[in-house]
Amino acid sequence: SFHLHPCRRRQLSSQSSVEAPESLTSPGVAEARVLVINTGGTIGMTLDDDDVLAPKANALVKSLRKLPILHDEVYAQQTAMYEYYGESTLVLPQSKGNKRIIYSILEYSPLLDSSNMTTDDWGRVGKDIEKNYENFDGFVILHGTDTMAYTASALSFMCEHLGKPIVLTGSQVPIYEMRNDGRDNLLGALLIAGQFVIPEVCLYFYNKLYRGNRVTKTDAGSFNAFSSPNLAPLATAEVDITINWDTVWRANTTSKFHVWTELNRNVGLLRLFPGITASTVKAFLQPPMQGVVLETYGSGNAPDNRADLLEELKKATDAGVIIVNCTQCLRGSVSMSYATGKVLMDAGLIAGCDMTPEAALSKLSYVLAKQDLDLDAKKKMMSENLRGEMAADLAGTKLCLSDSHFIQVIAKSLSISCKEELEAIRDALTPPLSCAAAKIGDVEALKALSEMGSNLSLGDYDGRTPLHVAACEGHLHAVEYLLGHGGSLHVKDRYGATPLSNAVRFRNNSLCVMFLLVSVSLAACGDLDALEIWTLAGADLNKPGYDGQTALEVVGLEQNGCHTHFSSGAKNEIVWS
Ligand code: ASN
Repeated sequence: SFHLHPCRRRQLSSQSSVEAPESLTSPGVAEARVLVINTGGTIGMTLDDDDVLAPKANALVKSLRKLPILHDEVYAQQTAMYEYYGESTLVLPQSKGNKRIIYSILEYSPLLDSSNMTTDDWGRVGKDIEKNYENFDGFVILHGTDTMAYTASALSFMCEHLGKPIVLTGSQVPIYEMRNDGRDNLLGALLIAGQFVIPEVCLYFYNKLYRGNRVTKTDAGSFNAFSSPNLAPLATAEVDITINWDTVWRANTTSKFHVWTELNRNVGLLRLFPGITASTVKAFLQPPMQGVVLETYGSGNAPDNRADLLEELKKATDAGVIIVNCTQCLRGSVSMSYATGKVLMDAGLIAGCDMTPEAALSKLSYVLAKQDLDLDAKKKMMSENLRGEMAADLAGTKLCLSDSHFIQVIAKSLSISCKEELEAIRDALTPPLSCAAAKIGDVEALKALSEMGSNLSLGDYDGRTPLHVAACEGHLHAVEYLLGHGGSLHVKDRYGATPLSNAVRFRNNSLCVMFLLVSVSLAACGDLDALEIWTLAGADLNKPGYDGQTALEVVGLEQNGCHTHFSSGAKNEIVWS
């Protein structure tokens, strides 16, 4: 059943949305939960009998427990944490704003050097995230650095309709050594995954958070191992953790999170070099090859005086092989500015814009596995920006800040002219304006703010977003609009309340609650899904609510056996694979 230990009842009060969170009356502690999936990598390696580094099983949890910056044993004991979350769970010391990040470690066996990772391992990680998605606020994947950029790229495509952060990290030196980068990387990744709703697959390394499908490993001998040449970091962890919200990918869908684990393995990377023979290219493009990333020179160029080579490429694209043109340069994009670039387009190649080869390859794997799509639809998908992996259409005419008459009038009266100050005003004004619009359900005002370039997922001083407000007030259309424009159901305000828990608690408009439920695609839910929704809303399913009924009774499921069926999930236990 769903009893909380008396100690934890207080700590978790902010999650039981059917009652006023205790933290509203007395300052409580807001807890966030992060699932750490340990796949291996240097971070958990030790020297083996041959004096070379290899992963060491069952050692990480024990050693983290002895590190005060990564675990607070007193808090764990006081709150009977192990009883509820199990022995593989740890808790960070209290962070700013009375927050606690509780993290559970799921260790794979065997642990892998990332050179041994395959597409099956990506699928396993994806499935474990999907299984545990509702029970955690964020996910950290411990991974070797060698192929981390490939895994991050692949997961970014596999995770469809992602609404929570997934942060890959690892280290260059094992966490067991005196000087190492593993502790800082793990701590930073946990703080980000537990405190911010960045709905992306990211990679955190050496004080920077990157979009996962934009990185490449560029240094084997430095703590600063990764670069994101074509996209600025999503966040930097200096004195403060600063999130670059304008860059963060915003959810534009309300569909249910799903992990697509089927991947096509008949893909490859081919790097052009002066003098490459047509027979090499021909051999590479033979069946069963279905998708190739051709790494070309500069801005997407290849010899235009090599008919033999171009003919092999053309034969392959005519036969249905998708070939994506990516540059060998670390930075920049492919373009059609040279005759030597145009010949490749004529041979049927698709422009890979500024995608990294890692991103292009895993995107091919993902797209080619969509069996219900025909070849043209797959090609179209390859040339579209699916997860922020390539620069958006530059011809796009998104209204920018300087186009906003409203902000300009304000700026003028304050004698402000430079872009940074304008942006600062916009960011300061966005939460009060959008929350005010949400309060009266003014969708037109929300649209106008969004067109000004305002980020509608920003919260006010209390961390309350326009979606929290619209959900409380029961404004269905505003809720609907905000959910499609960056609003997140999972973001917590200062007191731990989410828009979903608000909608349930202030059920003055049941339609609004209904919409929220539908919006997470549980419209056609079976009984189990209905229960999941209630736990998602933070309900303690055994606790009587405002009307004296327990949550189980409210959803009318107590009679039909779901009670016992669902109990293991709702007890906040991790569903191990
Ligand atoms: N060989 C290691 C790996 O990728 C490298 C590392 O993690 N620093 O697993």
